[in-house]
Amino acid sequence: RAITSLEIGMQAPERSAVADTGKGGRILLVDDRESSYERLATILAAEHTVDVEPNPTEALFHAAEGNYDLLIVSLDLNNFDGLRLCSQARSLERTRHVPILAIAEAENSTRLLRGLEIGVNDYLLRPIDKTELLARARTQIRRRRYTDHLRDNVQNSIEMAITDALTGLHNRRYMESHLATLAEQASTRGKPLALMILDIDYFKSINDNFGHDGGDDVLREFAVRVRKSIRGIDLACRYGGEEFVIVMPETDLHVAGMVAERLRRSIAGEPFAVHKGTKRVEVTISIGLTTLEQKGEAVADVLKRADTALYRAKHDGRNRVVS
Ligand code: GH3
Ligand code: MG
Ligand code: MG
Ligand code: MG
Repeated sequence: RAITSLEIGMQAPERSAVADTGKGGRILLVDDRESSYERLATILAAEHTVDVEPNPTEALFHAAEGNYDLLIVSLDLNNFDGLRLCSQARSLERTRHVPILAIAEAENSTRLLRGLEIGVNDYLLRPIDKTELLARARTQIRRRRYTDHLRDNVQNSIEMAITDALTGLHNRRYMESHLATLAEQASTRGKPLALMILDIDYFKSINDNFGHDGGDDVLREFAVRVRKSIRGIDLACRYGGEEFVIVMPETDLHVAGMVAERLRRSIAGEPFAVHKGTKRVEVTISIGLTTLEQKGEAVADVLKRADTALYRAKHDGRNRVVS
């Protein structure tokens, strides 16, 4: 997925990434002239681990498998086209973020320009100066580590933005944005969609008897049991304090009713361990269940119907499923 500058802008650089020396990288050198690559590899080996591959097709394979920090590609290979390798490396998911340092004879400047258009990050002209080669390699490796670090941060913050920290289930915001899409898909494909709201019974007294930490233990264990009883395509989220929503695509009321009943029994049938297993507490839940009733129905209406069913489950005595 594309990373927008906005997301990157949110991330504060960390000192360690900025202070990186760029040394100790893994470099793949693609060059098929022995006199050339032997010298380059010897220079680079003073600061990095270097692999040499004279064949660009093989090189692409190694680059995709080998977790390199930098590709150094000669554009004046004897028997191959180094530019092609550069462009392939840019288009492959596994290699597109690996920086490329191109090497060429001065008279090959048109190829160098092509290389820069394709996405080569930097270049050096032959004859290659030792200090300059090392400096440029370090710069690229440092940049690579830094952008990797940013990318990880972006991924983490996306993960955090859609996940409930206590239970690891999706949060309400994610569910609400995703539910509309799931309902739309169900409508256009003519498939059923089931939704249930689950609420832990007398949770206040669990908190009263076992403390807030004990209540949190119950919520975590509850999420584990929920995950066990649903499929990969089902969406489970923590909707509020001790309220959860499960959305089940391609599931009709009958099947969803069986899932809800099985889940209800898995909660009531086995006491929950709290305070590191030193205490056990009986837990029950009430479930309000419904399905998408007609094509294009507003998700707010579906949620409202499930909530009404939940209210009836509570009113009728709790520890039950109502649809
Ligand atoms: P009912 O059977 O009617 O659902 O009774 P209840 O006690 O569960 O009622 P209610 O929904 O009013 O109470 C929910 C309680 O959950 C209130 C709140 O203090 C507690 N709670 C909300 N979020 C958390 C949380 O993150 N951790 C803990 N331990 N408690 C929470
Ligand atoms: Mg309540
Ligand atoms: Mg409750
Ligand atoms: Mg509640």
